[in-house]
Amino acid sequence: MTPRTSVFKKRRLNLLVPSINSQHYFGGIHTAVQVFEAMATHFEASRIILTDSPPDDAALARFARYSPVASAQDSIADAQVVSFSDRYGKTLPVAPGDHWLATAWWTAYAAQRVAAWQESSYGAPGKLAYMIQDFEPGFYPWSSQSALALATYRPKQDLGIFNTSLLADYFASQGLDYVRRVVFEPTINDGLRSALTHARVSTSPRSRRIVVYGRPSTPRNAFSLICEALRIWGWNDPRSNQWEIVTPGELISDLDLGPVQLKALGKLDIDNYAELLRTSAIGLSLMVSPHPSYPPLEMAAFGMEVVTNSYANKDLSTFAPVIRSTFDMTPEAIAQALSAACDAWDERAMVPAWIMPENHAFLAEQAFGPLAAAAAHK
Ligand code: TRH
Repeated sequence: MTPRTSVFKKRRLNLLVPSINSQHYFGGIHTAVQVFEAMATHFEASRIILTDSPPDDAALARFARYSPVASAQDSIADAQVVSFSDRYGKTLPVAPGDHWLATAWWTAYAAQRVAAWQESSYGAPGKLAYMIQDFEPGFYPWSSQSALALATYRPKQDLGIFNTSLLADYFASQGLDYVRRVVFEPTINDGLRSALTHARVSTSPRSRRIVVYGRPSTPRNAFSLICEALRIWGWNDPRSNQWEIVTPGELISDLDLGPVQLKALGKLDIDNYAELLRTSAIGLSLMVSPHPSYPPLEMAAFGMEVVTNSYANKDLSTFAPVIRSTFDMTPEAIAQALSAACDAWDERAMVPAWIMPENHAFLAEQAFGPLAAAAAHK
């Protein structure tokens, strides 16, 4: 990202994110935008810079309060969105008052260099906050990318804003102890919160349906492991033919796994995702990372039996009794946990509805409560 001098006078917060298009708008980008908008209230101006995908019309409509600005322009608009994915031969106007909120590691890589450029051009380095939502070197095999991702962690220089204390603790265990650090815990997505407020999730009728968070293009969500676990469960559990298995996320065509079929739902809008969680019995969502990821917590908040995995210091079973978290990340262990979730569901189905906790807040708190403890500051 090549900067050029700018005459912009105000103190401005810049968010660097890969995309705001709905197909990329899962938990990570949504949370980054929320944090950015909360921080931006303390600045005179704000700018969103998109590093990977140009915004489509629907995204621009959702972000209508930001004026779309070409990078060639040195606009004075107080709220701007700049598409900078097609940046060959282009530069970005950067003023002394530009502050940076980096998200994915390659956005931090760019922001760190622009902040250093501000020092050589204006006499003082730009200030940089790095919103850390995962241990991103772990997204790659040992490689240039993993090395560069690791090099963006500068615990003595940048402010680290950590999504979850689990992740912050993991960083500290890797010797990445940020001197200036803020930790926040996830809260439930607004769309899901309103669905929880309007539905009585504890007593809502549910189908014998397993909801699988399926993202074949996101290795940390371990899609192959899920498929193998479902095959083993399908062969070994005599009840498997009584269950429907559906997968919201990325898959767009159904998958024949042999003993069981996986029905592809693609990416659902938040209302349909909520409805699916409210009316299904079991959720299966893996995340090979110390970050909890949102879906297992959301499934628990919606009263489902949940199967997920542990990783390093992460064990979500301590957050809610409905969550089964396997330390052993093998298809056999996950298949076994799925059978245990079916057992729990069968037992639950025998209990009269009036005995179940009436209040959705109870379930939501079971899932999110311990995580939602006061944000720790250091
Ligand atoms: O952005 P994500 O892919 O995940 C990121 C990273 O995993 C990162 O490591 C993690 O730390 C960060 O999130 C917080 O998002 P995630 O958590 O997988 O996204 C789930 C959200 O997506 C969930 O809150 C609801 C929404 N969703 C839909 O809107 N429709 C759907 O069909 C599905 C399956 C989810």
